[in-house]
Amino acid sequence: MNPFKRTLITSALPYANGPVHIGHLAGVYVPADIYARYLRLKGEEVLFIGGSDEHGVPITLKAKKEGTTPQAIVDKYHGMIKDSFQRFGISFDVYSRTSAPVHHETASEFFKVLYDKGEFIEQTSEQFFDQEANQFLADRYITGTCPKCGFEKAYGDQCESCGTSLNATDLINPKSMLSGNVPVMKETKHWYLPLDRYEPWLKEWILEGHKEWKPNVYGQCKSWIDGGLNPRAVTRDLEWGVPVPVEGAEGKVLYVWFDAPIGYISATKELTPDWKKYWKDPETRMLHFIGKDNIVFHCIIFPAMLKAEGSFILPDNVPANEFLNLEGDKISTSRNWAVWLHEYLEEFPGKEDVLKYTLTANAPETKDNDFTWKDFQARNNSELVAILGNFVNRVLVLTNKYYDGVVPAAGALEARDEETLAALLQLRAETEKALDTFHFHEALKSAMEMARLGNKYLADMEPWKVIKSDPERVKSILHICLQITANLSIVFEPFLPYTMEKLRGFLNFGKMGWNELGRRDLLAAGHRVNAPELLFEKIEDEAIQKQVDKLLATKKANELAQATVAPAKPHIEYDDFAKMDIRTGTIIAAEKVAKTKKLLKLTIRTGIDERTVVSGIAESYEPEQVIGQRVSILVNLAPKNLKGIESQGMILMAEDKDGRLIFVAPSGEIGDGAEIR
Ligand code: B3M
Ligand code: ZN
Repeated sequence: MNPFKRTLITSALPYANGPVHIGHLAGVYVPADIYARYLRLKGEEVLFIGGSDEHGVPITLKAKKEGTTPQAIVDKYHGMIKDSFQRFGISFDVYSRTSAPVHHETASEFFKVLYDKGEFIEQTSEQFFDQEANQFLADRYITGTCPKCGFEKAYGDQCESCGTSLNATDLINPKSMLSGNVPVMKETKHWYLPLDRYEPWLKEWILEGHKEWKPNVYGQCKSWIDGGLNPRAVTRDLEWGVPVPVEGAEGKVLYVWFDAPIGYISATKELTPDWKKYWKDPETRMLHFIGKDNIVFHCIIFPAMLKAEGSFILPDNVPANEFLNLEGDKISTSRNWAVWLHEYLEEFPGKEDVLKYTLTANAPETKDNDFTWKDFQARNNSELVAILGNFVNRVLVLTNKYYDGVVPAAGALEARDEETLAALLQLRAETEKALDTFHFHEALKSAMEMARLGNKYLADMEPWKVIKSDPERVKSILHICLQITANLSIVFEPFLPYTMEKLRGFLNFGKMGWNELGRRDLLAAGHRVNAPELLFEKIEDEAIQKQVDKLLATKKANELAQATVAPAKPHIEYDDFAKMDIRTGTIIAAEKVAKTKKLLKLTIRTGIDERTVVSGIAESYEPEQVIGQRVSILVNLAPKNLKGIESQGMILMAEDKDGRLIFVAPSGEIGDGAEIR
């Protein structure tokens, strides 16, 4: 059926500007890992490639924010990401990085080949330039309104709201991310990949040739191709990146989306001298696992690059996922709205598989999906513990209790036994079909059906009752249950690898290939199993509440940070300002104004006199708190009668994000009556 000899699985290279979160895992790494493990279990030749994307503006922006170098940033996050993937059990064959020398060479050479073949258009044009920062503004150095969907925070290379890939000059109301200024235009030379030339080929290759791609992927490709493709700059005026390897390109680097996918090739080179067999042999099947925001780059731009180069294979499929939300809100690194993998690993040690299970059961395969901690708990407690764990436990406990841990021989089988055993093969077929078509959620469901099948069989057969009347029959029942358990250790291996290793330990059973799945004789009569421990532990409410509280605290912090600043008022002349007579002063007495909530009657020493001011600060301060407080007072405001008291002036207050009023007072040693101007 499958005409290929081997499979090359690539997974999107995460930007090394922050840690990995559950959105990355659900969209890319968990499904890619399941697929890689599945193929390995089938005995197929497979390579699973990963690595960090260490170029691009997100990295330099982060370095600037943290007051350090881009290299320091990528070293920090590459190390962190690599380590957490490894602990979580993402089974990359290689996890590389695009700052590696092998990558710089590979990307550089790739560009040279296209350059020498005349595949680029060289063009001088006006680009956005920040005069204050003395820098061109490419990609994420610039934001503005998306011309397609109106999203106000689109980047210079892509709108994250509608996914459209943009040129910086497409943005409406562009603004520099460096200074906040409106940029000016300045001439610069760049190299462009003329995507328009590839339109007819892309139509044929994708729209005609890959109708089997997931509807979300095919649909996005179609809309881009139908919308018409334009030449796209593949170089940038930046310092951080792979230098453009041609004369007259000083101070320019390759566009990050030009070099990053070449990172898959570099990583393969780093792994094996035999890398060409994975990249140049048409009998290799290449798959790109990515999130939906990367579709255009993997389905259109990178294939056009590969096609232009001419000696590489193209992806056979791009099973891109939609996005995972968290507790009803979009995951966001800048808002810290995420469950970070490294934190999860610390807080839920030994529960790597539980997260894999939840993210797969809830995979955003055809639409955006939501992760909630309540759902995580429920998946663990009522599925992993109550179905899979419970079945395995009961079978092993009974085997130890009745037969001292030795697998009993089965007697003559009854119809229900035959049906149950036959269902194993049926479930294998269903799981396989789902895995082969990248329906991981569906595949996991079929695997879970096998555990349900066992549970139901055991509950219906009631060996604990039958043991009194017909002990021989119980041998058959447990024999069958043990075969189901052994089958579970195979079917769940791609999804729950740590747990299945544990289960094989309980069964005293070696790792079996996928092709043994469905067999009814995996455990021979006379084989000794071990005394079981629990396969999964229940997750208590407190552990979940702790996570929910953590997110609530984040939400609160974000609300405070986001409280909007009022826009600036129109200009005034200096004379308008000079009319105000503002002085330093001190509050010497204060009392509440009867029958009001907001007002305090203050006596203020202004240096000129002592006067009464009625001020609306009573919701922020008790009278005794403000006595002795230094203030700034507008002394020439026309007197006004408030609640029967004449107020002679106004003190200056600022309102914080919680609505609390704060005194605007002289900060240093200064007497009353000094003019503020
Ligand atoms: N680093 C974008 C991302 O993390 C990018 C992927 C590169 S894959 C070659 O969404
Ligand atoms: Zn948009």
